[in-house]
Amino acid sequence: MSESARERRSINRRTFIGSGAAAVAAGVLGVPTLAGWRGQSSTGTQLRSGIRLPPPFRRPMAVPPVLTPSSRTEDADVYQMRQYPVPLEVVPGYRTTVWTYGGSFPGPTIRSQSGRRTVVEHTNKLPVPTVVHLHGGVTPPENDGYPTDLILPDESWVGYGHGGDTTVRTRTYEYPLQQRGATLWYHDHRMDFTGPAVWNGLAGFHLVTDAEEERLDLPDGARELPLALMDRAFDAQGQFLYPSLDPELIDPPGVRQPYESGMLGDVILVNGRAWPYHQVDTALYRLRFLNASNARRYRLRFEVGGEEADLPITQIGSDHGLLAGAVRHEALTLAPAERFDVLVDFRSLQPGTHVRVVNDLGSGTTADVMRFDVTRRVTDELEVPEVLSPGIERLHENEAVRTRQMTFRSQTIDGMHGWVVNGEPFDPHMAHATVELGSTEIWELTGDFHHPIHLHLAPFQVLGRGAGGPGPFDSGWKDTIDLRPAETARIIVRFDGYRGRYVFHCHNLEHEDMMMMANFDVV
Ligand SMILES: [Cu+2]
Repeated sequence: MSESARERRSINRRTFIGSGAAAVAAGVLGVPTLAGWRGQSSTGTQLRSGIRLPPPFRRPMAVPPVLTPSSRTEDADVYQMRQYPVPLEVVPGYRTTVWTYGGSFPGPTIRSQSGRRTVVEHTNKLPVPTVVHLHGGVTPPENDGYPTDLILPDESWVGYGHGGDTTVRTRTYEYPLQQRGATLWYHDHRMDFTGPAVWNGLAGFHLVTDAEEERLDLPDGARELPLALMDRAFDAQGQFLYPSLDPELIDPPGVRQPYESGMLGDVILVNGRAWPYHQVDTALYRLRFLNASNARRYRLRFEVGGEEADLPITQIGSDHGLLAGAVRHEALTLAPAERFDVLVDFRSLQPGTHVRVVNDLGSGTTADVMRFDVTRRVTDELEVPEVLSPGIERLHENEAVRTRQMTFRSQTIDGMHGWVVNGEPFDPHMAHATVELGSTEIWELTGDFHHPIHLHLAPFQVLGRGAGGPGPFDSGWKDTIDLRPAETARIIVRFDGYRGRYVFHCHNLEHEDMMMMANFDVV
């Protein structure tokens, strides 16, 4: 590493924007691009790969391995996870260096029981600092992966720390998981550089189960599939292509024009492989979708082809677990970081049938996602349950002690493109809201473009969008809402769990890195 790079490592980039509001130059930017805008697509710009893209459906899909605990105590499962680069065949014929959790991409799946503590000791063997956040976890602040609580790769790096929480090489995260069963995921959350870290591979599933879910007779084993969707672009050598301003990921943060509105790739990966196929029986399947893309939104359909209608999608769960009852969809729209737990029934199909999962919001190569090949006739008598979690709590507006407005917009910051919350770029030392532990609030979220807004710690319910009620994909307990251009959405949040400082932010990772993040303090 060069001397200047080493020096730059000690720069706290807050000097770059100064502190808080004083540094915000007035003025709104030119209009960011809305790539492939077809009514409702994605906010971002697509980068074209330098390799010749393979035809779709040539390789089988992989399911991330389930991680085995290194030890179990009476009340906890303990895991070891090493973060290191590995060459993997993401696109056929190329070895892409992927930043992995435990050597796999996505990272290995952790399976936990609700209410049983999970402890994960992470070791950083990557060239940059990292932070691990359990997305959807109801986690004490010191274990939540605050963006400045770094795991440094070696002593020569200088960290910022949230209460002096920066460590070198190894950090242990403890998750109480006093929460409902749900499809959670873990990913990198380093301040200013989450986008490139996740793009390089740092994401994995963390599935939490509970007694209520276990009582339902849902498909399991090989018929329960976690499916992580990511789009990527590749350079001519088959390496991940990401337009960081600083390729060393030290300073400054952010991406080159015209990608500052969001990075979109031209290759769609499912569980780390380009356009895979997966062989299925004539049976009912549980598909646990995660949109782990930096900025891309999807509208998925299960196309049978010929004269036949698409397969219906039965939604059973959202970000934070089971819905009260099953909800039918013709198509599934997912914003970055959202999860949808669905049942798809292949029982009416003949072996030999191919079911293409298509993306209506894509075009060309990004219109294809994966293919299910029906290969084996079996008898499967599982019923699609209509009642799932009848006792699920519904929050009511009259429980809210106050209403806050939060706006998410583009803005020029020191002559650079940026994204802000209520006019302010992210500042670890300033809170946008101080909320009381156990209280309920209504937040009105307004955005200029697509902004998938995520709150740490506190799941919420969607009260409505604009003058209307919740949208078709807003059911249940959520931690991320697909906020659309020029829209105001009302959410009701219960701040249960723990006291301390947490972030909320846009989960378009380029927006997040370019400062669309803010704190709330639970007191
Ligand atoms: Cu955003």
